[in-house]
Formats: sequence, structure tokens, C-alpha cells
Amino acid sequence: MLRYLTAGESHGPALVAVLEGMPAGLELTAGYINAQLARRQGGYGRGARMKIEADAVRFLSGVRGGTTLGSPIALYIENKDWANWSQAMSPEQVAQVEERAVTRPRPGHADLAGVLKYGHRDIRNVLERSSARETAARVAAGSVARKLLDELGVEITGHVVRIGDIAAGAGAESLAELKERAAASQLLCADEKAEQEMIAAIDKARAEGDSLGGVFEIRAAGVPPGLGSHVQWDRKLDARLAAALMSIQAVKGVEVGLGFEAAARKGSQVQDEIFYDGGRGFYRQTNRAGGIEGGMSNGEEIVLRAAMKPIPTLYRPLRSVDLVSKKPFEASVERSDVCAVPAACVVGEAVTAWELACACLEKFGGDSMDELRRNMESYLAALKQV
Ligand code: EPS
Repeated sequence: MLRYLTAGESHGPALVAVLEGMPAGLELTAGYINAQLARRQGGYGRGARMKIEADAVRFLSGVRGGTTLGSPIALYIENKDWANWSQAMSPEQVAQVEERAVTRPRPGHADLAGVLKYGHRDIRNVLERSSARETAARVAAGSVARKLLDELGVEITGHVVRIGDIAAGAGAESLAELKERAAASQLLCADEKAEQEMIAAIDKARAEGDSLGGVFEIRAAGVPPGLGSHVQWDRKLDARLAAALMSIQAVKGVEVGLGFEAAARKGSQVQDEIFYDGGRGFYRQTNRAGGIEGGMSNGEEIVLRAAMKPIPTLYRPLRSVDLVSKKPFEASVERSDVCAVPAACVVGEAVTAWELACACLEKFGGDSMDELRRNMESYLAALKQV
């Protein structure tokens, strides 16, 4: 079983992730993970914090001589901003911590529900962990899964398809072109014309003290058929991928394939008819299902979309009530991003990679990469005999 946990506060000393169940023999370098961490830090619309951080991973365990050992992998990412917060976030200094107490809950954040649930009087005890800073640890963990999938021939690509009310057009003919165009874009958007309009919209929102959300799409190519299962609710691949995407801060909706649009179409316009060719085996001419039928991958590209709400920390005040005085106040200005949809897209790729790596290990098993590869090849060879 593959599993991971993250720990760390946004302005604490560091973020950590502990990964267990990665097979031995996976070639892995910090450079590979750092390239993904850098992608997450980028994107037009990010705020001042990203100028402070330069995320880089350190292996504390589980990797030796550029290869995984099969033992737990502990990943460490330093928070450079800790230098400015060591008093306010100190594990020991009570007075310094109390001096910086936050008592004004921000609408749309975990602030109010979190203090009520955990019995805190200082909202900082909630917001430090609910912050999307945590996603750096998830991208680090997901990058290890991505490396495993690389070795199995599964490729994951993410791109931004909407910022606010501006939607991207098709933008690319093939997955390779999509990847190239997204990589060249400040917004991970494959449609250059839409990108320019999105940048203008972000500038406008920034000038107005507002923020913008959007939609990103994740595609996974080369996924073998039969990952996940129809037999039990918690083994359904679409349910697990949706939960992973939904767990990203500010994500409010997830679609698989046609998603919500399927509800408006007739059945004949939703299903993907099945064809057979001696060379190719079974194949489809359409992929409205987004590569998943009955909770299992069907061999087509997996296509997922996630909608992110606008960041709730605004430069324009929203009404709320002080926890102590119970008096209304207008929220004070806080440092924040205007738009973090491209960052969320990179996180989306990471959590998708993680779930697919879990599903591959469940299907094929293996304590070493050689064993995993052998098992997968034998399954794929058997499918050719069907
Ligand atoms: C975040 C608020 C901002 C963002 C942060 C997420 O941080 P700060 O409160 O330090 O200004 O920059 O994102 C990251 C630090 C990151 O690495 O993505 C929030 O409240 O969620």
C-alpha cells in the first residue's frame, strides 16, 4: 500500500512529507522534484511570498545514491519566511505568540470553522495549516509518484482552461503540443490569445483589490485499462481522483470527461462506442467518459477538470465579526496572491500522479521497480490475447 502524510505550518520552519510503500529501485533526484516545485511557485498572479521562497527538497531518508530503497521517504522543504516568523510561530515563547494573535476571521477561509472546532482563540492556529503553502509538500510527494509513472509510460499533463470569465479555446492539436504550449505560458494556458486576456483580467482584479479563480484540466496518457474497480465504492478510480483534486485548497468542483455537460445530453451523445482492430485491439473514436468507465480506467486518456474559487484573502474588505469583541469589522489588508490557478494546476498534476501510482501498485504490486514492471508487462501481454 502506498500512502503519504504531510506536516508543516505556512510560516513554520519547514514542510515535510513522509511517503511509504514506494518500491525500491526508482531512480530519483532532488532536481527532478525541484523542477515541479518551481512550476508550482510560478504563474502570473502570485503575490509577494513567492519572492521570498525558493522551494527545494532535501531527502531525509529513503533515497540512497540516486535510487529509492523501499523504506519510508522523508522529504523536507524549508520555509524561508520562517526567519521573519520565528517569534510569532515559536513552539516555546508564549508571550511572543500571544502578541500576534489573530481574532478576525476571514470569510471563505477555514478561520471561523477551525477555531470553533479546535477550541482556539487565535485564528493563526488554524490558518497556518489551512494555507495552500502545504501544497508544496504535496507536489514534492506527487513528483515521486510522477517519476514512478514516467517509468511505466504514464504521462501527466495539466493546463489552465479558464481564469474568471475567460475560457481558453482548444489551443493545441495533440497532447505533446498542449504540453509544449502550456509550458511556454505564464498561466499554463495553451491558448495564447486567451492567455493575454486572462493576464489583463488578473491585472484588473489586482487593481480593484479583488481575486480570480478558474478551471484547470489534468490529462493522463498511457494509463493501462483496469486501474480501480467497480466492485466497491472506495475502490472506484474516478471517486479517488475526485477526492484527491477536491482536497486541494479552494477547489469547489471536479469533473471527469464530459462531467456536468453529460447531464444535458442524450445517452447516444454521451457514451463512447466500442470498436475492434486486429492491430490496436479494442478502441474508441471518442473519449467523453474521460478514460474511466465503471470506476476503472478503460485505456483511453484520463481527463479531469477542477474548478478553483477565487482566493478569499482580498485587498478589498469583506464584512466579518471579531471573535473577542463580537463587533463587526472590515477585514484589514493582507498579503496574498490575486490568482493561483496555475499553481493549483501543478498541485492537481501531483495529486493525480499520486492516485494513479497508488492504483498501479494495487493492480500490479511489486516491492522493486523491476518487479512492478514485470508484473505490468505480463498483464499487458495477457490483454493482447483477449
Ligand atoms: C496563502 C497565502 C499566501 C500565499 C500562500 C498561500 O502566503 P502568505 O500568507 O505568507 O502571504 O503566498 O502560498 C504559499 C506560501 C505557497 O507556497 O503557495 C494562503 O493563505 O493559503
